[in-house]
Amino acid sequence: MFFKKFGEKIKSLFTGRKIDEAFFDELEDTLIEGDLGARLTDEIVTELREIAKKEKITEASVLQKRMKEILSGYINAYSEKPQKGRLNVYMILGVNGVGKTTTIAKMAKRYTSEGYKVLLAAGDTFRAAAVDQLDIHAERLGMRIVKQQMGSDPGAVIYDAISSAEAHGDDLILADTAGRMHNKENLMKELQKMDKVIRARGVDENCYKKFLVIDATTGQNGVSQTLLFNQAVKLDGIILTKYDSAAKGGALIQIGRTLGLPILFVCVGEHYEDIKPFDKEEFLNSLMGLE
Ligand SMILES: Nc1nc2c(ncn2[C@@H]2O[C@H](COP(=O)(O)OP(=O)(O)OP(=O)(O)O)[C@@H](O)[C@H]2O)c(=O)[nH]1
Ligand SMILES: [Mg+2]
Repeated sequence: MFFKKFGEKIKSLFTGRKIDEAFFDELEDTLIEGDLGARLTDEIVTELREIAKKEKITEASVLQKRMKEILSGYINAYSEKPQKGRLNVYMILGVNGVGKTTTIAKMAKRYTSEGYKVLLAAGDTFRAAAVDQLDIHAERLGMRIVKQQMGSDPGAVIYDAISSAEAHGDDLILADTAGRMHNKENLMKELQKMDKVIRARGVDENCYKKFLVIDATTGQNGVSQTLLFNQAVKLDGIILTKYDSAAKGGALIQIGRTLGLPILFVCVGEHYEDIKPFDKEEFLNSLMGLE
């Protein structure tokens, strides 16, 4: 799986060896390779050095669990559910190609099976095929969708979607958004406009959430993407995609550490079923080679 290779590296690094300078150097290199970033790597290694010194630990294997404990403090699962009987709006954000539209379809199926009345909103009006793509999913899944022509105002799409959801008594709008526009500033402005419309329509603050989709194969870039989107519209959580094809993903730990954002789902393939709630224990065990 995703972290297997990295986990194996960590495991062999911590197995059957005494703690010395070379060990910490190697650990540092491994963490940087694993996308944990220089600053966080330094923080973790410094803490482990202190623990080893203070507790007179000499075996690296003892530190493996301690490192898991440190990382455990940095990330969390997003465990809130949409509130039934109220209108929830989940805006799904992310740069182009990360898997927003596919993930929306997966989420729609999942939430529907949990008894929610779901409505899709085709808020990516920038790319020619985007509306059609979501439309195809809606048809396959038998979901309702609110859409407009390509090039129309995504703020108007979400406005219509809210009216439609209210009229039908839907519980949850899953709003697709553009991943690319003429430039980054345009995209952020467009997203802020959608955000404003949703607030102006009086959707309860506790029922309105913004999730950023991060592609596990993009490594460190995931951190800068998160900072960028979080600055434009305050994020509530992260969805990780392509966990099936990525080799490493310490970026999630960095995102957790710097922004405290919890993780909602992990996606592991292109089928509707390839989505699961983030499981912190499983994730950390595989990251740390502790399975
Ligand atoms: N292997 C794998 N592929 C995925 C996963 N999620 C999405 N994909 C694929 O990634 C590609 C892009 O997915 P989209 O859902 O179109 O991504 P998007 O973010 O909506 O892209 P834009 O609309 O262009 O911004 C598609 O080929 C998907 O099938 C996943 O979890 N695993
Ligand atoms: Mg899309």
